[in-house]
Amino acid sequence: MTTPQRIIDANANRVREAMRVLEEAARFVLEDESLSLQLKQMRHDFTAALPDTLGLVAHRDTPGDVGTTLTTDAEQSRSGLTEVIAAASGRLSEALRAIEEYSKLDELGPAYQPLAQAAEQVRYQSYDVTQKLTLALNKPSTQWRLCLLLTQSLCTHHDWRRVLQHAVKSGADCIQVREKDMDAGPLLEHTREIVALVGGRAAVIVNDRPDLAVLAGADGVHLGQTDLNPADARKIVGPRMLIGVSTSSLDQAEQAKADGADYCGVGPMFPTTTKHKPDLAGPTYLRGFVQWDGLPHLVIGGVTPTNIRELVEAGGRGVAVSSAICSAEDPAAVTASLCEALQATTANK
Ligand code: TZP
Ligand code: MG
Repeated sequence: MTTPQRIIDANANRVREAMRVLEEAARFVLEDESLSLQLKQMRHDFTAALPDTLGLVAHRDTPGDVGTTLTTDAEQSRSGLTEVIAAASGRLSEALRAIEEYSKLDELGPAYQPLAQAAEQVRYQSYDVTQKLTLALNKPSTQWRLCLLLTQSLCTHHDWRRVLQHAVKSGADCIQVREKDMDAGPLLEHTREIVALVGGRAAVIVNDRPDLAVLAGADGVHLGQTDLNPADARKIVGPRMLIGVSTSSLDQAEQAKADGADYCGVGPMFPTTTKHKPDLAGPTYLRGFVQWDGLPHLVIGGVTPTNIRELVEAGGRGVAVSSAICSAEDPAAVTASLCEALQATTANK
C-alpha cells in the first residue's frame, strides 16, 4: 500500500514551495533579515525531518496524478502581494496538516512519528511567520513629511494645544510626544489627550516609553540608542505598532533595521539646544542614509525653514522638528513653510 507515502511526498513538495514563496517576500519585498532567517530555518528544519531513508520519492507518480490538471479560477490570479502571501500560507498549513495526519497512520509504523511531530511544530511556526508577513506588508507608510516633537516647556508663545492644532492643520503628519521630565502617570494622561486632539489626522508616537504608547492607543514609540532595544520594545508594543530609532551612523541604521525598526531618526543635522548632542552627523550622514535607503527617515536636529533646503537637496524626504515650531510666534506658518520645502522633494521623486 503506497498511498500515504505518495500523499506525504506530494505535500512535502507543497510545503517547501509555499515556504519559498513566503521567504522571497520576506527577503526581497520586506528586506527583513530576521523574518527571512526564520523562514529559512523552518525550511531547513522541515527538510531535516524528511530523511531520505523514508524513500518517499520512490512513491511519486506525477504523470498518474489525476489532480495536476484540476484548477479553479481563484488559483489563476492574485490581486496583490497580500493575496500571494495568503495563498502560500494557506497551502503551507494545509500541506503540513496533511503530512501530520497521514504520518500518524499505523500502517506506516514508528519511522513516521517524528515526521508527524515535526510537521505539527512547523505548522505552529507557520502561523506566526505568516501573521508577521501579512502585518508587515500591510503596515502604513512611515515616510512622514513633518513630525512635530511636541514638548510643553518649549511652547513659549502659545499653549501647547494650540501649537499642536496649528501644526496638524498646517501639514504635520506625525506628532511625537516628547516630555523628558514627566512621570508615567501624567505622561499617560498627556499622551491620551494628544491622541484625542489629533483624532487620527496624524500619527502619534511616544518618545522613550513603549508601555505608555500601548496604554494611550498611540501609533508607535521612538527609541534612542540607549533606550530599550527595538526587538525588546516590539515584545511590548506587538507587531502592528511602529518603532522608530534615533541613528547617527549607517551602522546604527542597519542595526535598527535588523532589530525590527520601522523608521530611523537621522541626525543631528545642525547644532541645537533642544538636546545635548556634541557630535553632528550632518547632511553627509543623510546623503549616506538616502543612498542606503533601507528604512523611511526623519531628519532631525536644528531643522528650520532656513536650512531645510540643504536637507532636501541631500535627499531628505521627512523632518522631525521641535523648537522651530514649538517656540515659534506663528507655528502654523513655520509648519507650512517646512512642508512646502518638502513638498518639492516628494513631487520630484
Ligand atoms: N535628537 C537629535 S537632535 C534632537 C533630538 C531629539 C532635537 C531636535 O529638536 P530641534 O529643536 O528641532 O533641534
Ligand atoms: Mg529616548
